[in-house]
Amino acid sequence: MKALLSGLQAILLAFALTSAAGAAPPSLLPAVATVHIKDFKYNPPALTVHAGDRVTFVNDDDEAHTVTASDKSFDSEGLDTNGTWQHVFIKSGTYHYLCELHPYMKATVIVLPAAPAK
Ligand SMILES: [Cu+2]
Repeated sequence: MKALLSGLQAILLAFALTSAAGAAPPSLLPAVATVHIKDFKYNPPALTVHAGDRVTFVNDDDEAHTVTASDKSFDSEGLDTNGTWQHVFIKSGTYHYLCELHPYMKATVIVLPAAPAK
């Protein structure tokens, strides 16, 4: 009986894993803000969010770009056209980032302390 149960559990686990793998490709989670990369610029160039907020970055250019923290604390790595990347800003502070492929592309995310609960 014990063996049967663990067999069932294995099947259920396999099913759960298969379902997860079969889900839509890395779907975007709800984000509070989106930064678009267009014409070799991040828009908005300065974004303000709160700690714990998730931000989506979308590359609208035909050229690959990255979203890389100046201090390397985060890095999207190469984003192709229409490529997206998300990052959750856990700690408040000012984050400068740039494109590693075009280092003159620079922008900032300002993370304020978490918004008070409503
Ligand atoms: Cu770039």
